[in-house]
Amino acid sequence: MLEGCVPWPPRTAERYRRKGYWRDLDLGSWWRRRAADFADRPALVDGDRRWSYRELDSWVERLAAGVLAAGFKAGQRILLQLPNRAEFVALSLALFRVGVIPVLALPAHRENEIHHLARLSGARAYVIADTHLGFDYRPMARTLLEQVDTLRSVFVVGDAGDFQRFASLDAEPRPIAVPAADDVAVLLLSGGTTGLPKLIPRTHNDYLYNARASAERTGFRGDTRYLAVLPVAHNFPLACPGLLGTFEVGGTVVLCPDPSPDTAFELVESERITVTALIPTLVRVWLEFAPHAGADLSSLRLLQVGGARLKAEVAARVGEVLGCGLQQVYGMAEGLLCMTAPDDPPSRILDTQGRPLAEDDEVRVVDEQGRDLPDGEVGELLVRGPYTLRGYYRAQTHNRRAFTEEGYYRSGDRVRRLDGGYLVVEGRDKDVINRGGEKVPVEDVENHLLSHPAIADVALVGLPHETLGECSCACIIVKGEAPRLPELNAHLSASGLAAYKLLDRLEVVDGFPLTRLGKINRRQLVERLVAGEAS
Ligand code: OOB
Repeated sequence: MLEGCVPWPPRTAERYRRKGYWRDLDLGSWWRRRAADFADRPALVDGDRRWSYRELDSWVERLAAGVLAAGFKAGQRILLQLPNRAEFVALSLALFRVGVIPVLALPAHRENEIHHLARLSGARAYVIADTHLGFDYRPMARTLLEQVDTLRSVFVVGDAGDFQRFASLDAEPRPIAVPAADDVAVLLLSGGTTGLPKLIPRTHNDYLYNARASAERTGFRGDTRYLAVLPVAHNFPLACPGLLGTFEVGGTVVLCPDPSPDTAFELVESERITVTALIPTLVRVWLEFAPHAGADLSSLRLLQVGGARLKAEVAARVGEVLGCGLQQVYGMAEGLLCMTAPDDPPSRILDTQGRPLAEDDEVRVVDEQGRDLPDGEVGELLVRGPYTLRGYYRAQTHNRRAFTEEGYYRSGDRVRRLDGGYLVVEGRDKDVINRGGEKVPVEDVENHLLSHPAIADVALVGLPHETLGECSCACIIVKGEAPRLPELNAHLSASGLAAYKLLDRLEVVDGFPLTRLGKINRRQLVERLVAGEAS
């Protein structure tokens, strides 16, 4: 396995193979089989560009040969930061073929995150679009190339300027050595930890199970037409069941260039979309726009919702307004996936976040001392299983805290288990703000705020918010004149932070409430803010 990763213990791995979770097939060979099985069916739509499985496969083969011709070798990492474009799909499949490992950054990430990811992964290349939603990625690539030693080249979809053109990754197909199925296929980003994103190694074996089992639970079939609305670099639209789950059954993936309801509704109608996945914030927007949009959404059979808690009253309106079924998804890039099934009783679909995919997902709900709690009680969710990581990439010290000695991942989520293994997510212990599904790491933002000359101390907390679920509020103790919100956000932007990490609210305080151990009592701070008394 790639150095810096923690493998499953051999006996556990043996069990996962014996029970058929792991089939010792790499994602590249899997794709080739699917391409052969479904050759003439439509595989991918991006604007007015369309590919059958056969056509997409020829592109993937040429790209894979091009990646090798450019000198990349199995086991090396390439940082990908692409929006929902066909190039993302073709390149990911090509990299799976040759065993070069894509590191999947989100289009919203900026210098702060990108530099960290490039360094941590030791990326050899950086692949971007020229511009997306008004942002030009090329200047960022320029400084990255200057500052990160391992980085050799930048490939650009669109106008490449001095960089290499994405289209230059092209060569006559040739025989390619197949990567080991128990090795790392992709490095996903964690949303769940306090500081800068950690990297999550997902193996060919475990990620294929993830896609296959979630396609089964969700009822994907050959006539599935999946609309990728969320950024495809995220685990949810990529493999839960998402793109990979759609290809597993011979369905069609349609890429949505931006998540606005205008764009998405038009595609639902024109492409006869049957299923898509959203975060709760977008569900609200869809529910608000659908009745006035005039678009024909009747092809939609199922809406998957996950990433943050979906309020029961919003859940209840999905069927009525959009005329489709609902599936709740509680997942994490680290692995574990819980989903309701289309034929579950309505109470389960409306009020729970589903149940784990695998019989061998060992889910424990524990109290603060790590003791198992009975069903119905709220505690922290710990998990290990056939598609849950055993350690973050190159993170030995952090891994000691994030995993128990027996290899359980400490999710930091507070959950309650019901009959039949259904889970309800009640809250969170970790220092992350879940801003409508986008995870804001508290410590990262606080560190950048502390570098502002007028800030003596800071606590970033999440406050309840009508549409986002949670919004971010910085409570600051100032030295001298208090800065204003726009000034602080400009400061954060200038230090290269992704836009979703900017502050929604600012409060100047005289001091922080403390816990008995002398740490900032964030819970109390939130209570005070909600009650309207800051300090
Ligand atoms: C998904 O993955 P990540 O890695 O961005 O974030 C994981 C965290 C979870 O630990 C939990 O705190 C929160 O997001 N979360 C939910 C939730 N789904 C995720 N909290 C409440 N209710 C839910 N339904 O967010 C993700 C990965 C795969 C599929 C779906 C979502």
